[in-house]
Amino acid sequence: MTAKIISGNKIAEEMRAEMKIEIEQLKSKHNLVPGLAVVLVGENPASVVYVRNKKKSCEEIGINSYEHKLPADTSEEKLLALVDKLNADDSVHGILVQLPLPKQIDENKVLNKIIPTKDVDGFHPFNVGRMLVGDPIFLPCTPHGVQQMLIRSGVKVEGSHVVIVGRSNIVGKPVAAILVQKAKGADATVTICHSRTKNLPAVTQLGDILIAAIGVPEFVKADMVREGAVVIDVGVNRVEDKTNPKGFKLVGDVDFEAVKAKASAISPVPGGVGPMTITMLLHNTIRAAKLKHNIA
Ligand code: BQF
Repeated sequence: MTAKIISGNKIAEEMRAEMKIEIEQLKSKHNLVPGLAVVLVGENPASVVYVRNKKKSCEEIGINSYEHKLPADTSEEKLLALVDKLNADDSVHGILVQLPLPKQIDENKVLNKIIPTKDVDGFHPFNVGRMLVGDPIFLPCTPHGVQQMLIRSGVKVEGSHVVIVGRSNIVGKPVAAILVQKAKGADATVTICHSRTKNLPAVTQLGDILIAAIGVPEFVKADMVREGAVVIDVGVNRVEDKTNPKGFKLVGDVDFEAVKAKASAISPVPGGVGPMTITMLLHNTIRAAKLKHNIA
């Protein structure tokens, strides 16, 4: 078998075209332009690229973006004060603090400071709880993007066995919470495995749908994948590539060439989950603006 490619680029483009029209209507009917504040502390090269990506994507569909760049040695107190200011700013509907933060800053303290109604990353414990009980306000962008990719590429999630490799708060745990929910595009049987899982290939082989989110380049090999499985690669890893002018290339958590020969469908890196993550951030920002103005 050779797998169908699930293009995140293509699905993201479709969704952004829909959102662009929705934003034009918000502007003409309600005089409302959604606004996103993006906060970057320090100059981690990958983070700089992600923030630029997010700003550019906002502008392309008509969302205002406000960038706040702080030096790497910013104190926790200073950052918390900025979040408070953004919490009170009426033109800011969504607040995104780019992770990871420098080590002098307690990430959880900062995420807890963002008012839950502007928490477009969905990382505040209030929103995590709402997600877990199946009554979400904002779903976290990468897990929600993975679900949308599955739905929009015609993969039947209901009743399927989803195996997730990785248990982070950003991807593994929330994607499990979303796909196990009694709901359309969910209703899966979910298994989470990780670095301490015994006989990992035997467990990942059980997946009708296999989601790789472990953060190790090309970790998932063909022998870990069931014949005909759907494979979603969440990994975004920079690996050295001297033939590339940038000196690196992006690879996922899946050995793409080998697994492609065994899967029925597979998402690539780049151009897979990454663009969907950004798309769901735009979706959440529009949602935040509508919530504030009581627009259905
Ligand atoms: C693509 C992220 C790890 C840690 C913190 C498009 C992105 C990436 C790849 C992107 C990511 C990864 C983001 C592609 C945002 C996804 O074409 O394949 C977009 O910008 N991402 C982030 O903000 O923080 C991270 C990964």
